[in-house]
Amino acid sequence: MAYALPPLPYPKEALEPHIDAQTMEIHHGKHHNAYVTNLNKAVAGKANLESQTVEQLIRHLDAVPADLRGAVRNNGGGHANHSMFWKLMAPKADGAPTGPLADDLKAAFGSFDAFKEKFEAAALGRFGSGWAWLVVHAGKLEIVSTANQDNPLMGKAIAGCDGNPVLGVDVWEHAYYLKYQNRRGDYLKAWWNVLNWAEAARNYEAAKR
Ligand code: MN3
Repeated sequence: MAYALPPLPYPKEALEPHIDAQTMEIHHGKHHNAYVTNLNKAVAGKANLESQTVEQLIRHLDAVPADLRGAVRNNGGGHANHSMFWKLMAPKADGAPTGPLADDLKAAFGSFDAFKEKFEAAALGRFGSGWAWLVVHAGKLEIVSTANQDNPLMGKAIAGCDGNPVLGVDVWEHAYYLKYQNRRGDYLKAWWNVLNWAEAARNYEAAKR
């Protein structure tokens, strides 16, 4: 199999009380696993696709045969997005960024609190299922959102936005419904408590290159 479900980097109950264990178990073990299974099915026997990282695949969807493109977009996006998402959370998270990311968030959005407000608004404003992102685009930090499992790496023509992700939050109901039901805003406020800023800082350094 070309792609594999990465293990959670912490026990499924580690993000309690903000993200409950059952949500983590189903989200990782069922939803993410299904994206991996279906991506493997889509690329099976296509050596030129199987040999690529999932990020390369979704960055170059135009190179995927048209009859597979939808499956690779949805399931490759789902695999890439969730692989990033698990690592962006951690128990005993730091609460706030430090270093260049902290400085550049302040420069781009005015303050850390103003950044959080704008990010939450993007996540709340995404109708239906999708993601909100902090990206580096043309050398600058921007907040964008995508539908379904699209990723800014797919580019403007497909995802409606462009950029290298630093942060992404899953606003599909499966990410929060068991604990928060319809209260997406409460989930988003709780999410800051488990955000792994050290990982975000690593993503930021990579995104700037
Ligand atoms: Mn999800």
